[in-house]
Parts: sequence; structure tokens; C-alpha cells
Amino acid sequence: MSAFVFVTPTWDAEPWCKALQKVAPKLDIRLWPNGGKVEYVTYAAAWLPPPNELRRFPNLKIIFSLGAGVDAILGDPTLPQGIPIVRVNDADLTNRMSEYIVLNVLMHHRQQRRIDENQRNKIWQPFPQHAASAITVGIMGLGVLGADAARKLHVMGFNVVGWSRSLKHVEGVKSFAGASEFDRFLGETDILVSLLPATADTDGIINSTLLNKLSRRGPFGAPILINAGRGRAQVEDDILACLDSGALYAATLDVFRKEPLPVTSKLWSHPRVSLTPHMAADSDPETICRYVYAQIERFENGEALVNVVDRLNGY
Ligand code: NDP
Ligand code: OXD
Repeated sequence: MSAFVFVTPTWDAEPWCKALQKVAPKLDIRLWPNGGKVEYVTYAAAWLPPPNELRRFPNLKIIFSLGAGVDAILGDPTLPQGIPIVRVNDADLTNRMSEYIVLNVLMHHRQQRRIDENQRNKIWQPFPQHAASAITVGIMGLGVLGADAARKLHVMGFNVVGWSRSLKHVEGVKSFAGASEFDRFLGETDILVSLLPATADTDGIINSTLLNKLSRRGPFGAPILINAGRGRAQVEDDILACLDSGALYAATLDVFRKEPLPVTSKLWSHPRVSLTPHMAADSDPETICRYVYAQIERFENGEALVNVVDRLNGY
């Protein structure tokens, strides 16, 4: 007996169930928390699983993350050990993230919020525009998502630099690696994009010390922040203080330390903050279910799984 369970407390599991049924009509699919006999469950797919839930399935063979990030799964103190965790690495999700990054880089670069405000106030006021080549976009986390966004920004004419743990080779993109090259990366960056995972090392990395090391040579005289990685990487009070002091020109945030962002957060109404509710790159049920089932087939044919999370690194 082999069954599959979706553990998605914050998502409606029905579309996921239907999508998986479509690609795998013979698979025995169950919905948490009423999944029947837990002993039968061999595959679990999770998004924000409550702690202590995955351990209820004693015969699990693979845990799938239904998103690219796995911090919520790894954060479960009783997560079953010795079982592969497979995360999403899929062209559709990558493309969606690159759309978000390009959209927001361009939104700041072309000063779209100022244009919108002028329209609201019926002000006809053309103002000087600068070239993309006047701006260096620095991407923290030059992984699957960061590298794709970097390539697309490079094609648009931006200077692009990237920073990750290990040195990367992305055409047209200057790569920096590790702690020793971090300050040089920051010093070149006018628009900072974070696509870092949430790990012990990245916790609170976007703080006032970091923001004060960014370039001030860009056309706006102060840097801009775009964070679509994880909220745990940012210190929100520092971001607000830097926006108020002028050390930061503007910010786009898709992720927050606490989600949903509390209504009391000053980020909601700050005039230089654009925010979105963790929707930079949606996981599409049909696409992701095809990806998940292809991995199950690989596994059952004795082939190696791909995009397996390194539990020690935390991503
Ligand atoms: P990857 O694992 O492919 O890339 C992560 C990158 O971060 C790698 O380049 C890695 O370096 C780098 N990195 C990790 N830790 C450090 C560190 N301490 N110092 C420097 N660099 C570091 O992940 P993805 O690109 O697929 O996804 C990135 C993150 O984006 C996800 O973990 C998730 O949190 C977030 N995300 C957000 C979404 C949204 O809708 N807002 C949607 C999807 C993902 P190296 O390559 O050297 O290991
Ligand atoms: C994520 C995702 O990891 O949506 O945030 O994939």
C-alpha cells in the first residue's frame, strides 16, 4: 500500500489534489488532516506544515516542498530524519520570480510610483530618465532564481552583480562569493535584490549595517531594496529607519518576518515602500504536480531524485 498526502494548512488542497489526480490517476491521494491510515502514506507534499505533523507518517519515503523554500519544513523540530526533501526547481516558478524582479527593478528605475502620483494629481510633468546602464543591480543569492533574474536584467542593459556562497558563472554577471567578497559586492550595488533562503546564516542579514554599505553613486543618490527571498533575512525596523533617514531610497518587499504582515506594521503605509503578500512567484498546481510525480516515477524506477535539499546547509 502506498499513498500520497498533501499537508497544506494555509492553501486550499482541492486544486492540488485534482491536479495530481490528472497526472497520476492511479495514485492514492489523501488530504491532511483526514488522510486515513497514516501507515499507508509514503509520499508527503507540504507547504507550511504545522510542526510535529510530518512525523505522524512512519513510512514516509520522500517529503516534497510545494515551493522553492524549505525553511518551514526544516524548522519542524520533529521532522523525520534520513528522508530526502525535494524542493521545487521549475521553469514556470523561476519565470514568475524573474517577472517580479524585472517588474520591480523597472518600476523603481522608471519612477513609476512618481508617474502614478502625478496622474492621480493631474500633473503633466515629464522628468529626466536615465539609462539602465547607469544602474547596477546586485542579486544576493545567485541560485536558480537569482541567476535567471540576473540574466534577464543583463539583457535589458542593467549592470548586474551577484553574491552567493560559492562563485558562479552567469554570462554578463560579475560574481562575488562568501563573506570576504560581501562588502565589495554591496559597494557596487545600487538596487539590491535578495533571493536568499532563510537559514541561520542569512537571518537578519538585511540590516542597517548592510544597507549603509550599499552604493550611493546611483541616479537616486541612495540605494533601493527588493526582497523576494525570505522575510527572516530582513530587520524591518532597520529598513524603516534607513528609509526615514534617506540611507535607503525605496523598498519593494514580498516577504516579511511575520506573515501575514501585521496591520500595525509601519511598512504598510510608508510612502517609499511597495509591498506584495508573498506572491512574487506562485506555485502552479498543475506544473508542480507534474514535477512531483515525475520525481516519484524516478524514485520508483531506482533513479536518483533531483533538487534534494541539503539539510545541513538549510536550503
Ligand atoms: P537556490 O538554493 O537555488 O539558491 C539559493 C542561493 O542563495 C544560492 O546561490 C546560495 O549559494 C545562496 N546562499 C545561501 N546561503 C547563503 C549565504 N549564507 N551567503 C551567501 N549566499 C547564500 O534557491 P532558489 O534560487 O530556488 O530560491 C531562493 C529562495 O527564494 C528560496 O529559498 C525561497 O526562500 C525564496 N522564494 C520566494 C518566493 C516568493 O514567492 N517570494 C518563491 C520562491 C522562492 P550557493 O549557490 O553558493 O549555495
Ligand atoms: C516559496 C515559494 O518558497 O513560494 O516562497 O516557492
